[in-house]
Amino acid sequence: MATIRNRPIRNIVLLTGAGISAESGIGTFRDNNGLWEQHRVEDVATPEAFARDPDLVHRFYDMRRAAIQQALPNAAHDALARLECEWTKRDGHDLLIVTQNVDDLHERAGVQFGLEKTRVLHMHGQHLTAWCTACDARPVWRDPLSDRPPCPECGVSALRPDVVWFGEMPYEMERIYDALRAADLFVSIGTSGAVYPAAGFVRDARALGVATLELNMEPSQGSDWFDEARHGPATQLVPQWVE
Ligand code: BV8
Repeated sequence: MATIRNRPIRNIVLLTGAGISAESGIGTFRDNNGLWEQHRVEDVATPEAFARDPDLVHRFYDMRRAAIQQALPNAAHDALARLECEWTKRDGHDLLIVTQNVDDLHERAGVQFGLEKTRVLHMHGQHLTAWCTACDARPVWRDPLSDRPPCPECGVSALRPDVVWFGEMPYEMERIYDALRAADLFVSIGTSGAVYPAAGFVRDARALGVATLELNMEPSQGSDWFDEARHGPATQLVPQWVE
């Protein structure tokens, strides 16, 4: 029986950020000091930026969608898929992966969408879907949106990236807080702890008496809140922790 602080571990909530996909070749938000084409990411990933300059924002996301389609899962994604398979076989054990990433590398590594519950909650959306602001459809989309294609549902050229921008409400917040309330362990992997509400999960977990572990290349902005923090590349830290 796995234990932490002499308490059996049954329910684990795992938060992942851009750092878990960095070794798959997908740039993180704080790479290049958080700049893209000399724009601060926080200034591009907003509804206001999209209203002001949709071509600029489409270019940003078309570039990232192309990078995702070139990327492959790495040893960290694979280790979490193994963990999810092994862990959820045990009676009364659960693992929930909450990701801030909009890539699909967890799924491509084999993390299953369990019949009764989603094993990966995408709190910031997924690049491989678009969102029609005219009819609210969310078609799977792999081509550039900067070509202003018509929505396959309503025919209006009103598609935007299906991602949660700054100032927009992340998805699945209630399910995430429910999972934290039932958790014995909260693990944060590859995130800088710079963006809320995800950056606050470690404090929520501590307030609930949940044990906390950080696996990251370097101390995050929330490192001091973790019971334990291990620093290094995710492709080394995550398989070591899973094994
Ligand atoms: C909201 C999706 C209201 C789009 C993203 C002042 C104080 C507190 C909060 C705020 C504030 N002012 C504004 C806010 C709110 C704001 C916010 O937090 N702003 C920050 C800048 C202060 N948050 C919001 O607007 C959120 N919405 O608050 O709604 C609300 C909320 C609740 C209830 C009611 C109303 C929405 C935020 C989501 C924005 N969308 N992405 C897209 O993909 O383009 S944000 C984006 O950046 C990510 O999704 C993620 O959330 C965030 C941080 O990214 P990380 O994943 O951490 O990546 P980063 O590059 O920062 O760090 C990578 C880490 O990996 C580093 O530490 C690095 O060392 C490490 N690493 C690198 N390589 C490796 C590695 N680790 C291991 N191995 C490696 N190889």
